[in-house]
Amino acid sequence: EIKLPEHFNAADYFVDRNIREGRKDKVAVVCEDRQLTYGQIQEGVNRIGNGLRALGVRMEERVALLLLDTEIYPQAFFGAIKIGAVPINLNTLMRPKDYQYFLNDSRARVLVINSELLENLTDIRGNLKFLEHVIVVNGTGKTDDIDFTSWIADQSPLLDAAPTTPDDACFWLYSSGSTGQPKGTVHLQHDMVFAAETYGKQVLQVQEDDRCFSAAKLFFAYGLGNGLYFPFSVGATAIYHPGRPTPDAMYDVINTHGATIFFGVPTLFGAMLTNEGTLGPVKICVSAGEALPPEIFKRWKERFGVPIMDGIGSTEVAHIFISNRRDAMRPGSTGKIVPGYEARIVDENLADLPKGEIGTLLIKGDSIAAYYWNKHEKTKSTMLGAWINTDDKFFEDEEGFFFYVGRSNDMLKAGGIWVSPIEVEACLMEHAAVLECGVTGSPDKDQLIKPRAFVVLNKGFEPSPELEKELKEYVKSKLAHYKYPRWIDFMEELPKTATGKIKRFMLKEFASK
Ligand code: 3SK
Repeated sequence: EIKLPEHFNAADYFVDRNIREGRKDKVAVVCEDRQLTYGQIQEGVNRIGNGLRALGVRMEERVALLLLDTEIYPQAFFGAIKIGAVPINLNTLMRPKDYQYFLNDSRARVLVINSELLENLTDIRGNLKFLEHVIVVNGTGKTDDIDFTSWIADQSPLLDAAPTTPDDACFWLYSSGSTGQPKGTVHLQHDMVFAAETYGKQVLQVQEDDRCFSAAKLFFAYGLGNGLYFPFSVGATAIYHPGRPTPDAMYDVINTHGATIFFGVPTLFGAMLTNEGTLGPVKICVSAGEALPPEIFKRWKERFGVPIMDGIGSTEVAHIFISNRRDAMRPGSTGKIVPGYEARIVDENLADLPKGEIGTLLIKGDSIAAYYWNKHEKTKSTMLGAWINTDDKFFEDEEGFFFYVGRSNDMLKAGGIWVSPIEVEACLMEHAAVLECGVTGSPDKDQLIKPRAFVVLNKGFEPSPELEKELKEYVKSKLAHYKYPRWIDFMEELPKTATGKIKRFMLKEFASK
């Protein structure tokens, strides 16, 4: 159990504590050709906190952040938290109508935005019911907008943390499901501490001399831990890249800034494997977002001599709760429960299932969001007391390794037997012709659901009936017969979310036609 004082503020814990512990001159953030020490970050946090207060922002009020990954991010995030306000890290890849929804749903009074993203506001400004101030970073906005640089220059560099408690609201992230509107996921002041003390220190084992670089941006729950509160929890250095996470950019940033821990997602690791590049001083890579195909794990290890530690987390739990370990990695398994968290695998009546049986994963741990903003019914069906329903299907083996078999609603029943699309995908990926694939269910002439594969071919391979047959035979030779895809659709590319996950609902739509 992690004991926090009656008055606790996460900005004090993750920023000011570094100064108290003698790291004022230690480099906290590196971005392009700029670097800021913990002392400089603290000063920026204080100026922003004072500036927000001067605009009338009070404890518990929301401050939306639509920011690229630069040194401004930690300052704005912790600046809001330090005065007890609640930052909302918005996804920079969304559309204007999404921002209209986020800003109205959250009732944020202030938005801090990079000038590069201002265009998103052009058509929606008149529809924003609660937004009062727009603060523009790195450029100018409309006449009424506030210029970030001159705004903070006028503020005091000194600020005492607001008297928040460990259970006050701290930050929100919007989480989107396969259906319904995105949900404002309300995290409390103690949540980042719990994730940092458990996964961050005990599994990732981030150290003060580490240099953490996350391809996943800070507006994602995954990126926020990787690139901000894990390094800041031990006084390490975070490396930021405001641009797109292309394979070339990743190799460049890693080498230019000497990353020691690199965080990515399976699609990116796969793409980096098809490009030239080296990993410089990287000692370990981390993967989450979707299950890491064993083939990518193997090829990565062979090429770079560095392992990819796979795990799974969620926006609601804040970060990773099941993971492989530095000294125990099992390709194909998501790993074991992270110390501090508990897992149950249950049937549809929430009754515990024996080891080896596939069921829904419930997680318990003190970084779980308190609730979804203004979504009471969804809160009740997801947050089950101390437990959260992840809606993921898993089984656990006798040794405590967990195996991901898909989202609750992605699983297929072929011939009355559960088939994991993930397993069939991993098998197809082992074939030399296959670059990427997604598997879903499709009705046959009897309206019985059978696996169907959407396949992107590697360079040098062309779609043909012969290749289709070969791929089917290949799966049949490796897996139980009923699992082989009855149809193979060759595609130029797969439909993907901003985070690189396959949009399975779109594959399902294609498969139903
Ligand atoms: O997608 C994941 O596995 C993940 C990991 C850490 C934090 C958040 C998420 C969604």
